[in-house]
Amino acid sequence: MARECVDVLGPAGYGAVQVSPPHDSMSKGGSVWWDVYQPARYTLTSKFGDENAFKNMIDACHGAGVKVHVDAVVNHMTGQGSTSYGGYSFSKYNYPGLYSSWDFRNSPSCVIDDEDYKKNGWRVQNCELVSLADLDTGSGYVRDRIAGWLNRLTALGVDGFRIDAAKHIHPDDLAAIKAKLTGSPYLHLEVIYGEGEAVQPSQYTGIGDVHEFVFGRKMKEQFTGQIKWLRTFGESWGLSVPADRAVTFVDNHDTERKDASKNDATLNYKYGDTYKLANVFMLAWPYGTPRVYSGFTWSDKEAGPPSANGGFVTDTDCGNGRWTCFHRQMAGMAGFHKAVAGTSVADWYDNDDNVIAFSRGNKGWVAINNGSGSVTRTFTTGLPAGTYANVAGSGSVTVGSGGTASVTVPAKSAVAVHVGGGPTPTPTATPSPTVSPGRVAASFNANATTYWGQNVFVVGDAAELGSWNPANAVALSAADYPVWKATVNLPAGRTISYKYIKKNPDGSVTWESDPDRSFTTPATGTVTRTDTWR
Ligand code: LM2
Ligand code: CA
Repeated sequence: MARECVDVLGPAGYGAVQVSPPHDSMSKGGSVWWDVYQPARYTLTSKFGDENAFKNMIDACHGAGVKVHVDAVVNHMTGQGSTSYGGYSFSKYNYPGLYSSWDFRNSPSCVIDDEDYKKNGWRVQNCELVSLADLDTGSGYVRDRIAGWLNRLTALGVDGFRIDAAKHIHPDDLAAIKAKLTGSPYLHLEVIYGEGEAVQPSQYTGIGDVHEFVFGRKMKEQFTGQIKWLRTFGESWGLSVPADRAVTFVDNHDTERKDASKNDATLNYKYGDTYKLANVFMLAWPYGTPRVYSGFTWSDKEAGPPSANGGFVTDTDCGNGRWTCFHRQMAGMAGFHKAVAGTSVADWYDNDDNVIAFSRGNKGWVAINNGSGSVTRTFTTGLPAGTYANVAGSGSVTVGSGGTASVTVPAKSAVAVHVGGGPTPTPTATPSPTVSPGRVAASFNANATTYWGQNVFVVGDAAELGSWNPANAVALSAADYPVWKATVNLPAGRTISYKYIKKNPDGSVTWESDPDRSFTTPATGTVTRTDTWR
């Protein structure tokens, strides 16, 4: 996460990153992902690392301008197991030094039944969620322990909390815990909407923002149907949280695993371009605070993330296919979302089927083709004349003086442009650069095999290399294929990190595997990097 904040999230303009529950949890030794939702004690000795690593991550993210949110599991403790990742021993109603039997609603204990959701709000908040020991959040002692844990995280620099299972905590209890928090962390609450249920999102909007679960269900409906209907998308669609209090998402770690036949199932990364387009829409359309989900690939829905012995999660590698790294695919759209903030939708277009386009004031314009054929037409973009990079894919759009542009939107792809998103570099070799003082000419020669339609670019931490933003990466020429070449003027005497990327015909980006490449430019003269794609 630390590296990703610096390399990708910060440069892309993501505002914050929500990390998995960092507390010490019950351990299933890496066999499942969900053991982290069973807290054992409030320390940072988890399957993701330790307190030092956690603090370093926060500092790195803050340095890159990215806030850090923690998934806070405070409704319950465990329902099974006896040892934690940090080597601590506990039992379901006994956590030495922290909680014992009387801190739980277990005399007698009850387990939430499916029918409780409609009939009995008391049971939803006081019985056990999937048999997880339910904390007595009405108790002053328990409230102090929970607030103490959150305040320790705040002291380490955490900026916000996703409150797990908030629906199972009475709003008065949550408000009392909130009153004990130091600073003013951003709270977003997981209150899953269900029609006709006793506990409703509206009971929580006075405490924090609330997760909008209807959003993902609607995105699945529309993007597996016809997206022309999205023209009127908003509260009138039966959304459960008003726009100014909603956190929206196409999927999360729970919904991505639901059986497709269930009505609470959502799209997930396995839907490929359809999933991508739904996320483009989320980041382009004004409704709530959008959250992009990025996880690991799976076929067994119980499986845990890539880990080493004992289940300790290994560093994320975006090149090995085991992580979706979907946030990278949405990096350009994160910048779009930021650039169009505060503007409203105009210039709507649809083809009465699966192609839509709209502008966001005079700041951005997007076209989404969820159909099976390419579309070329002249669109009204609402933008000032100029050439803009397609931040949802590759290529660029040239807007004429009347605000119109002739654009081709290939099947199952999107074109999104915004003010401040510069033109993409032309994919031809740049002539020998004239070197100005304090700068040196750096030649990049990358041996990379590609298929027809793929192009190779170099991207890195220097502004000249696009500041890690694939949309601003430098194109390499294929004239000497399989060696792709470009020469770039870089600041002299500076350590430069970089990687090669391939831009695919569908607009997606394939990154080289880790680690980043790096070298130091000489004080004067030229330098050549001879590399092989990895
Ligand atoms: C959440 N939100 O309210 C999380 O987003 C969700 O991922 C959590 O469930 C849940 N609440 C509790 O924090 C996951 C997972 C469950 C799993 C729990 C606890 O979806 O399947 O339950 O974490 O680890 C597992 C077993 C279940 C068993 C329970 C207690 O699957 O069969 O219940 O542990 O031992 C008898
Ligand atoms: Ca509860």
